[in-house]
Amino acid sequence: MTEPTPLIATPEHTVEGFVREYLRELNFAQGTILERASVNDHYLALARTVRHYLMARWITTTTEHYRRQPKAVAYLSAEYLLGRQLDNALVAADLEDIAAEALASLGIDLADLREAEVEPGLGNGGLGRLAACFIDSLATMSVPAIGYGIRYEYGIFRQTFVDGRQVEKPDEWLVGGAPWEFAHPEHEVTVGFGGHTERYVDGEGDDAVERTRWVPGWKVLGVPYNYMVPGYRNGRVNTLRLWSSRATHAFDLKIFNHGDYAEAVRSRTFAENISKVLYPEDSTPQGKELRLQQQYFFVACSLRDFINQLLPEDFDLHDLPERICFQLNDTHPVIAVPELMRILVDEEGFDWDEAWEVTRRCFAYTCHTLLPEALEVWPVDVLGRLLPRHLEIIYRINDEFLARVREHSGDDELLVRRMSIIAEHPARSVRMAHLATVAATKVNGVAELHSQLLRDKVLADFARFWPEKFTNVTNGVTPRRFVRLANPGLSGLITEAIGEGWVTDLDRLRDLEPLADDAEFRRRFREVKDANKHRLVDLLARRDGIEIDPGTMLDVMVKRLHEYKRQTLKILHVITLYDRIVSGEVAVEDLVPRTVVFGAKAAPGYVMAKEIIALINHVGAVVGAHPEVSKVLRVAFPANYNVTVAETLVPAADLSEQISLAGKEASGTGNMKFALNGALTIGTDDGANVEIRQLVGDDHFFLFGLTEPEAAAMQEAGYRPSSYYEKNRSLRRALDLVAHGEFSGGNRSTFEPVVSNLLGEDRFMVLADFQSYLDAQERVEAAYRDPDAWSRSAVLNVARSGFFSSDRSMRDYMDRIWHAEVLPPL
Ligand code: B1N
Repeated sequence: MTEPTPLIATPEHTVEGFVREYLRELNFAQGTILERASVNDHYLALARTVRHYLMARWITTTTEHYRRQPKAVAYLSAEYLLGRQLDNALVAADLEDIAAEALASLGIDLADLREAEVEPGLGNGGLGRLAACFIDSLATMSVPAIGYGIRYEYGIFRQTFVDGRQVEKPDEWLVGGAPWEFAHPEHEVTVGFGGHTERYVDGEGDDAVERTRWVPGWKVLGVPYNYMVPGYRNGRVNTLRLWSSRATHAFDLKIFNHGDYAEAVRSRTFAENISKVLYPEDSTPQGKELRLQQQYFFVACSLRDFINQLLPEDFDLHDLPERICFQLNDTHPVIAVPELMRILVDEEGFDWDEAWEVTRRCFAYTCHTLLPEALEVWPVDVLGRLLPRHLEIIYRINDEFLARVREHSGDDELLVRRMSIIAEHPARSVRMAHLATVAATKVNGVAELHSQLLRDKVLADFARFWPEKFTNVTNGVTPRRFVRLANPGLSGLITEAIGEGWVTDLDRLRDLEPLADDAEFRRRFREVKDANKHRLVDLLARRDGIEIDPGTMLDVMVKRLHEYKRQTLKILHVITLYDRIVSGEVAVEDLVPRTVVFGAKAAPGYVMAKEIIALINHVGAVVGAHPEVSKVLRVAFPANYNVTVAETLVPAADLSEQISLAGKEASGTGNMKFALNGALTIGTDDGANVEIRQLVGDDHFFLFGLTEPEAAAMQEAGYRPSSYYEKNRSLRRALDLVAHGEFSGGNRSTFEPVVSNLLGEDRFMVLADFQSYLDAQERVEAAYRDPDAWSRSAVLNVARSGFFSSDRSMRDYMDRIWHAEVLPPL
């Protein structure tokens, strides 16, 4: 390949250069002039201007990937929770100051335009945000990588509250124009669905072989949309390629030929529905057929695209494992395994064993859960109807796998049944986690404890069968977005103290440790925290009309609403504080004033989660309306928590709530963001909390609750939540207040389901951990009364959390799983 043609004009990296480019965009792309432009015109012009600065890097990077054909990574994920693009691009391209000055010279405030961007919410929570952090790190580390996913027309729903209850609104993130995407209809891919398979004889005479082909019943098109993934000031820009579904052109012909306009349009709607909306379920997939269509759609497009567009024409697919690792982000993309088998066997003429050898070496699988209900299964009748050839292939993979299990186990049929990819009960179905585990070269959990529990429990049979297959890679978060961009105050302070290398080498935060003992540094650290709280005050006032007091301790619990995460435990603590004040047990003067901030979306069909949201809002209203209580306790629950809100909330927090039942949260990543921004954690020994506590030290972490083995043993012995209610006065009073209608205008039935669930089953052992949590909160109060000691702990949290950079996660994946190349920075 020849050198790429240099761009006609990469704009000059100066204020004048920026102004020129900006006005050109405003005039020629937006078709307007400075005096008449709307905020959206300005935002779009700005986005495109910034894009231009990255374009040469992008072209150079992709060209080099093609030319060198390095061992690379393709991250397959149904979700990418990207957050706003403008801020990130400005930071990556080192344009913040230039852009601010350029715009100011035109009388425009950059801050206003940043606010104009609607974030692409193409994910539910941790899993989708993790994918976004990973592609950021890969670009920053100059790893040749591509992200593949779905361009949902509607991302995660917009949450509103009506009478304290969640009401969902569609997320119309594309309506303002989508300046960060590049559509490439000329690279569209055709994907089949349904139909049947047939055997046929290929070739003649001695060469004749029997083969199978899939005759799909219908087809749809996938159109790729490319997004820039800029590395941090390393001259590299990787690609995120998201697929949008379209009807095939055949539908247009049908209209022309038969005049059946209505039918044609109906079919078109079917095709376009595939990428219409993100399923809003975090951890509990509902097994809807459209979801399987989405999964197959995007992986079929991605594999086809990788083979046809990113490999040279004469590439020998036997060498595929030397060229790529497809990383499966949970089981959502695992249908890629039979799809690659189908391509190799049916289309490329590989024999089965050859194809399997290539396929299994190309895939690695990350598991993100421990909850049994979160493990995806597809009924074979659904899968067989939608993807008949893939089901045949899965059956054969299973047959050969089970033959090996029998060989090794001396026909232990119970073991065979447990390990089978096909479950027989309650309905015959495909266990996607088993398929992924059988196919993958490596299977990893996302925190030490989680990986251990995968090996010991969820996938124990497999771990005995293939011990070397299992590994851990603890999650991480990108320091670019979650420190550098979200917390400019702290970033400035850190850079002043230890230089700016930390942004791409987060272990250097260690160099801050001695400063924890420096009173002046701690004072400045507190100043930053204080300024961040004021930023949050402004945001909540503007965005939600919520008033909070920046002089109080900010106690924050933000994450999806799920019973295992135990927002109920937090609200029971709030109720206990309320009760103690109202009953006169404590005087307000004796309490540390707190603002408890919640942020949480519930899956729209998750009834209990929605009840808990209502309870939090109702408790918040009563607490806020009480003249005494509200002096020292407030609850703020801004609706529609998302990445953008997190960027202001996390840097302002004093206390980070990570209170899931031990053994349930695979990792958590919010926990890392808070620690890195100098909040102290109150948490259980769960997920990555374990590693956070080990690193920051017991003295700077508020541990409480049962350990995983204790919780498991208690369940085994027969857990009786009501016994805690009977024994524990505070708990009894708190639950009675809810049951007697204190927070529902006297109505006892409103929150009855929540109370009776806790007293009856309490699957996540809220009541068992209640007293331990109260005790830990007492320790929090005591610690907070000593600002110097508290900020010392906070600084140590920052200094000791460098491990939680997603750059480190990427290094671990590189060393343990991918073995991809690293390109030199440009
Ligand atoms: O993945 C995160 C972890 O930090 C969290 O602990 C974990 O809960 C989260 C089905 C999921 N696990 N499973 C999902 C998301 C969407 C969906 O449709 C499951 N999310 C997690 C990153 O490792």
